[in-house]
Amino acid sequence: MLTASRTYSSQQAGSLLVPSRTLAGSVENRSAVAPEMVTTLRELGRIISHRLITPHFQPIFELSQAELYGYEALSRIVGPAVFNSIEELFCAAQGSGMLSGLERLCRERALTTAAQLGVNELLFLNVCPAVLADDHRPGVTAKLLGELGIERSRVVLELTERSLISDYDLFGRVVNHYRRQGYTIAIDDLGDGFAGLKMLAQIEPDYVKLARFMVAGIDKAPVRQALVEAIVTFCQRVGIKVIAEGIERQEELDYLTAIGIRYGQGYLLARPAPHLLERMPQLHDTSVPVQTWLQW
Ligand SMILES: [Ca+2]
Repeated sequence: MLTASRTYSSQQAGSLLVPSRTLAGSVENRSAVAPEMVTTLRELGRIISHRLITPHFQPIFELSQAELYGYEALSRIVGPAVFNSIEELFCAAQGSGMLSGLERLCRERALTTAAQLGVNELLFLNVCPAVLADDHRPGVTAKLLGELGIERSRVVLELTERSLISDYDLFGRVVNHYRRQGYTIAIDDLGDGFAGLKMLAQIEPDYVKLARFMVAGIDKAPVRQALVEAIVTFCQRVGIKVIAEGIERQEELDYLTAIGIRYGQGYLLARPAPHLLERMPQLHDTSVPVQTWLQW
């Protein structure tokens, strides 16, 4: 999406992140590669090349009216794999230089399936800032959206901090580039990242998503209540919509709506599914087993 003529290059995109030692680099020294690392890389390559990723969709609701607002696309690995979770898969991809390929695969699967299912609401996609800035394949997502008939204005890019961002000025320009193209921007997992407040101030997103960590048990956590209420006040003042993630108990929902949070998602409302769930269930206080649903 970022053309060569623009001010940011793939090399600059790489400079967004604090460099880390990669598995790919380690492979150059064969004698230093542990057998389990070879297995990990082989399995990672197999999943990407065979496209063994399937999307699930978790509804996001407007809470006061219990109305469907949008869907977040989440990814699952198809079939058995050495990775215990999709997050393990992404960690391996990030360390081996295959993150862009994996993330593009997840995005493509999510968009294609959303079009097949007839999603007409907002579609929230998880995007790593480094991949967002990567211009190796300019316009891939825009081209796919055009082919699928999905308007960019219906796509919300959820920026997840999986790596420490080192150049916020460059990051801000990259985000604004996508915003000018018509995409909407969300800060994901606020309260759970390296520098969520800095990102919030730098890019002035359309949405913030409160991390599950901030929401879990908030009805009984006075310190987090004070923090979340301050975030909500700030967001209301500057026109940012707040979405609470990971709502699992009626008491959490009651508290969040009482302080003015209008949007939410979580097991209490609807679990991720390969099909489209459109209605909030009749709510009741229930203990929902916690599973590791990840933000990719
Ligand atoms: Ca997310």
